[in-house]
Amino acid sequence: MSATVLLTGFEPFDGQPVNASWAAVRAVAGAWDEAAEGAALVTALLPVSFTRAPRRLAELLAEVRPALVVCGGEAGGRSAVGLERVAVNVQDARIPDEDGEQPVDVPVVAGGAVAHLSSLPVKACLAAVLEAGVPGEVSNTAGTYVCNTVAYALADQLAAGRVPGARGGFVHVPRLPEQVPAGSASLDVDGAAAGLAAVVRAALRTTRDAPLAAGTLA
Ligand code: PCA
Repeated sequence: MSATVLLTGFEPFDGQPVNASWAAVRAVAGAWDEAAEGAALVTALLPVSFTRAPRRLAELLAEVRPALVVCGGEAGGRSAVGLERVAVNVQDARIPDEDGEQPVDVPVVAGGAVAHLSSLPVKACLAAVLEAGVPGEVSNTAGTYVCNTVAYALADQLAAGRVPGARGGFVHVPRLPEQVPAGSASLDVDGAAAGLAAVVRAALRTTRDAPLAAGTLA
């Protein structure tokens, strides 16, 4: 039996009609050939909700028992696919979520670790994104909104051994060109999908991350 990959995207939020992450996840799934890739792909749509998104993710981990989890979200203002290196144990919402909740300085997991590093091989994934001709970067913050909450909840569940041996992490994609003013940072759906697919493939084949410098000074 081949490994199963769980790939998630988010519903639209902040008054936007679409979420680039879900558009990209759907495109990856549409082109996925399980036999050729050597892994089954299960996709899921997460609500932009501080309460419901981590709950849904926990259900999915229990149901799907994936070997690899890649959660995608949209990051306005970015122009590259971002491998999130770290998730922090805080929720600080600039705008209410889709349930009208706006937590300020509340932990994702009460009493949990301050932060969790991604268990994706982020450097190998970055190299694969760039090789696919897609702009990519290692990001050192997933923000403090619902994406960071999902990134933290995922890492916390995996660190607790909910799915033994599973690895995973969070990837932000830019907004779609049609969702931003002309000339603003964006990436089309084909680029975002190629980036996400490259991340999944690189993570499946990499057990030890590549020693590639991709840090920042500030
Ligand atoms: N982006 C938001 C939440 C959902 C999404 O796609 C974020 O970065 O937190």
